[in-house]
Amino acid sequence: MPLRAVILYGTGDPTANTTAPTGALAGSGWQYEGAFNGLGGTVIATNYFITAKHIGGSVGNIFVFNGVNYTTDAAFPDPSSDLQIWRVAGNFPTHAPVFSSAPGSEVNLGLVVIGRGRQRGSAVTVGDDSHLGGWLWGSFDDVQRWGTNVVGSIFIDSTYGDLLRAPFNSDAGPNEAHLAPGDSGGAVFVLNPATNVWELAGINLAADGPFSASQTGANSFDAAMFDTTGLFVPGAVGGWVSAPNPSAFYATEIAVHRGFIEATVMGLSSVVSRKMHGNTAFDVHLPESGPPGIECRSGGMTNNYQLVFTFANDVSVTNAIISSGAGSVSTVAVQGNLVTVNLMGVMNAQTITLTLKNVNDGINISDVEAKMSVLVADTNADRSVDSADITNTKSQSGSAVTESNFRKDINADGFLDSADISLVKSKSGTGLPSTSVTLSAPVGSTSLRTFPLPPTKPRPSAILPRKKSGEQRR
Ligand SMILES: [Ca+2]
Ligand SMILES: [Ca+2]
Ligand SMILES: [Ca+2]
Repeated sequence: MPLRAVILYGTGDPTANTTAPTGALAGSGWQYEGAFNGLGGTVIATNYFITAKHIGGSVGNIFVFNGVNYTTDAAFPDPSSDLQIWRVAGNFPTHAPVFSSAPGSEVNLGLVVIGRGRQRGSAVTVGDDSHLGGWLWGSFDDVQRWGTNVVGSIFIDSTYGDLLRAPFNSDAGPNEAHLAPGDSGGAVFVLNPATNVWELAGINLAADGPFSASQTGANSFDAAMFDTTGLFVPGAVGGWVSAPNPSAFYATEIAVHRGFIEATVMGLSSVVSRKMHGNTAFDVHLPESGPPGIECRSGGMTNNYQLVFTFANDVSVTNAIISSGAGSVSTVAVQGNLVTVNLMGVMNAQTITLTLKNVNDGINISDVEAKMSVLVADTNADRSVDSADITNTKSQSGSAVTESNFRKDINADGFLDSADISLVKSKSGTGLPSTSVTLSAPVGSTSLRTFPLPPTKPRPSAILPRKKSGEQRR
């Protein structure tokens, strides 16, 4: 009998939930899921799918979708998360909508999770009365299975960034799901109340654990635990700490990486904030992954800026909007593979998101966003204007404006002089708002168990050798 993936609270039956969910869960993402080297991947555009970076893979590997083989021809790892996007030769007949509301709004939404990992293994008992607390990770699997859960919180991990955390509860019904190795790369879909559409919200990454009944970590084991009474897990800073109860799985949050996803799918080469310094243009690069780029040059009396998008292919765009932050779009010009957007009223000491609507390159259609933080006179891009910026600006006074010092020409007039020094002094003490967010993170003191996976296709129905304690811990 084939073994099935995703560990369910209600049953160890290997045939459960191995076909598309129905009823209230119909159309909840199963139809967008394929297999990549025996693991999960989700179609997100005409010729792109997304999965987890830590599962590896090589260009030329096959992605199987609806029984059709697609050969990968390019990989796009996200430098700031565990996401990886692959391009394929050929066109998919359908693709998943990406979560379209703000990061953090997934919390408390019901989810459907899809994986290809291990089945439910032997029972684990806990507590003085040896009651059932969960199940060991069972045998490896290569068959797709779904389960449900709820996004309990956003967990911010120092390595993997913002993650959806889904606790494995004993009172949440028979389809309540936990994950195990082999489920990595599979999808989390949520029903977004803003659109009433099931949207891709996460990519499976990790689980709590391993567990030990001893604070020394002796005889540790991996398991899906809905009750961790008396168990310990590795702490984030070493040692063993009381396990979060219940344990949970983690998926990389899609919403915070929309920019990277859209830029990749649409072949965006770069976005810059461009200003003329006299007769010469200089560009502040606005990266699509990681913290937004910081524009430090003054926008003048009406706070004008110009963003230039460069795509690999010629595109069309319906319009551009400021989707967050203070500012407005004055003009949009599309010329071949270049989209130039002029902005006005872009206030200082804030971050804006500019969204190009319905970018179309003839193959894929998607919105594309760019984020720009504006902090006039932050010449060293450290999010505050202080004596370091004043010293910087003074040190270049009288020099010609070049690629290496243009940030000190704060008024962008083509000269580095006393006017820039006066400007930086007048802005001293300003800064960008803190990016640190305080959210409920019940396991903030523990480390994550990233699913250990071979980069090549796992042998179905085989048990991976147990890793030595600590080998997979950070
Ligand atoms: Ca739950
Ligand atoms: Ca600074
Ligand atoms: Ca100047």
